[in-house]
Amino acid sequence: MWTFRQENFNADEIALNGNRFMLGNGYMGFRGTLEEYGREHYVACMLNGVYDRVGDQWREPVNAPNGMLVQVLCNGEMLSPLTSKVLNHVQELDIRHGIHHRRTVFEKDGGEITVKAERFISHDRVHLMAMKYSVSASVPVKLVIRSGIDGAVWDINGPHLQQLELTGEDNLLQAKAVTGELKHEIITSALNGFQGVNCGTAEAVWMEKELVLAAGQEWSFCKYVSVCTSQDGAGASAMAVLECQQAAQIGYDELLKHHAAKCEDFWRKSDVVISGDDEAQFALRYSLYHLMILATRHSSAVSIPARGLSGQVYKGAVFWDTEMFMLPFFTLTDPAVARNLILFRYRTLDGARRKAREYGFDGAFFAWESQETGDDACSHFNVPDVFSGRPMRTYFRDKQVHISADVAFAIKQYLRQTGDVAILREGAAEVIIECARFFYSYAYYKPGKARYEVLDVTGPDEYHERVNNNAYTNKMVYETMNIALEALDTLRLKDRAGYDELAHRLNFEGELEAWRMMKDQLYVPAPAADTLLIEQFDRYFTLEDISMETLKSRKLHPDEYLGGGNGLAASTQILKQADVVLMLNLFKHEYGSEVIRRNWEYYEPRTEHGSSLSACAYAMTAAHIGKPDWAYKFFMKTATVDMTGHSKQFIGSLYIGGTHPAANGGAWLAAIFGFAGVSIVEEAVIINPSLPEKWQSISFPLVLRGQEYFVTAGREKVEVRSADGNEAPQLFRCGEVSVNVQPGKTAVWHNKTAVK
Ligand code: IFM
Repeated sequence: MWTFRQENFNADEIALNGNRFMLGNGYMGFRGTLEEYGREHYVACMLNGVYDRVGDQWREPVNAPNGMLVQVLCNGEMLSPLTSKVLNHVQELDIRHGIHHRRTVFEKDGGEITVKAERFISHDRVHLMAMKYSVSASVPVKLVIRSGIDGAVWDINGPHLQQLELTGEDNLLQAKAVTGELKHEIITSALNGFQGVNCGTAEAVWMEKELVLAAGQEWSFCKYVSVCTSQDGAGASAMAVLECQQAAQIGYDELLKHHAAKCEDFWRKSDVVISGDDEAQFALRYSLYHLMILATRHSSAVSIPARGLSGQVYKGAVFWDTEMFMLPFFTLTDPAVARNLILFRYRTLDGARRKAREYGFDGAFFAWESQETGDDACSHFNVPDVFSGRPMRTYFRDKQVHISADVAFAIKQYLRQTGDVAILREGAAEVIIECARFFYSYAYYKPGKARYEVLDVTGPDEYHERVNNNAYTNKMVYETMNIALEALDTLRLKDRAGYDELAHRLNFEGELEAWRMMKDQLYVPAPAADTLLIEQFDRYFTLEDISMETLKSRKLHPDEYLGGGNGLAASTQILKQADVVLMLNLFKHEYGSEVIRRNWEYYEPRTEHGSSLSACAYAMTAAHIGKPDWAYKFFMKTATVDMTGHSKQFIGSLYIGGTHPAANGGAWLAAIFGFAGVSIVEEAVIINPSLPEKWQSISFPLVLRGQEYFVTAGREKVEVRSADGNEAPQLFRCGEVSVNVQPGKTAVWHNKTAVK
């Protein structure tokens, strides 16, 4: 099943459906709204990496003028499910090919008028969207069709589009605007496949055509829309026009064919087949669809914001979500995208350096909320209090130092899994060095304890701010120092000239010994000898130990913020999201299953899962310790979040709705690293399936160091096929049995014993 479908119209779900039915191609995203909608219905064509600020409000991404506007008027009344009588309404998303469909039957003057629209954002031509629109009637009717560009766009902290110029010449329309702060030119051009009269207002331009339809007659047209900005280079306006003209020449069906072929390519590289559980199958594919529409194939100047391209929530910013929850999917299915995501951190390194300086540290302190320059978009007062309306002082920006470690960790995983050493010279080594420098300047040496500590931080559990020795953070800092030393060794060995150039430019060689010493003496909270529990941070266990129910019963407002200085959770052991368990998941081979189990059982009941990043960590660790039944509900939670819309919509009075690409990535992680039990260690790929009751098997492709594999992990049987074109053998291990799988060959394990 490849279709997400909704029947019947529900006006309360306009915002949610905008997320559910998203289209996108990494360059832009278009919300799943209906063609006749306007700004008040959250129509948005969000541009990736184009930001603007109005006054002293938060900077946020810019929405382009809406080129998909089409309206049908009957007797002067615009047909819309919001105001007209609807006999039947279906909205559908073909997740395999990224195509949005809607079909609405309106009742009008005793007859039926049916509107159908199909649209896609091309994965073949990044600036292009196309639509096929048709209208038919069961009785003779006179209609007016309007098709144009709406310059009135949804903004949270706008308006961003200034100096709006609207033009129309024959069937080619254009809306051109300049953003207030950075003076980006934003252009939407639209070419209608019909002749009509050009009309407009100060905010919109459209073509109008009168239609007389006989009973049973259908009329249709195609529309080609192109969006370009001055960030794409000089002549954006001409570029947008040309794109529409070329698209019209090529024609809708042909464009669709090329777009669909790119989507097929995505699925060939990344589809996961679950046998025995249709619900999980669809949820996982739906999650992968959301990653497909966000993949930044076209550029390393942009990354993937925490709410994808579904809106300006969270300032359209890039968080650690990308590295820790999405990157592994791309690295192991489409490494070129992963490479772009890593290079984005290099391109924004100067912003991270500025942030480190701002706080008095060396190196690079990566932003909690990064926009295009790498400077931190997060404000000091990031959550408005629901009671007083006052913005509260939060320390997301100042204290989540783990982001620099997450970036370094992600690069290490990418290197290990791709073997792409060249990226070190292209910027990755510089990023890693600056992260190590940052932590060296951040850590404290405690002479009395003869160790380094990492003090005054906020870990993944944001409810406890400004804590000391957060286990996740300390472990990740340790890893960063290690990664830096290792990466420089690798560069020295494999690319001496590259190493020398970097050593000369960054002058780090005199610091290496100090980094090594810090690493060796860094305090990383360990499991207690008796309980095996790892304390989340110093004195966490002394906090009030209450149940989730008790915490909830203390709430005075459903959206009150639980963290920060006065939040209800701050003085208790209730945590927002996986923290120790996330750390255990990343380093599961260093900690035995018993340590993971004990910590899972301790922390899970105390975890609110108030972030969509939480569930997948619990799913992966549970599967790893042989508890797939515990894992399943967390897997389903992460995989269905954007279908159900069951996620927090507010923190304090701040709206945080939208799509959740980290959870989408988390669904893949839980399926592959959790249930299929894949882990990639230095010498081998381990496959240790731990399947939920209903699942017979899970099959998926993986690309590792440029070679393609296809894995099927079942209850009794595991099969690994190495593609014909592969060049070298690769060691796979299932149970205790390792097999060096040769190119073009298949290895099979029965009950963890190799038979071929
Ligand atoms: O990055 C996350 C964070 O961990 C929890 N709050 C939401 C952010 C964006 O998804």
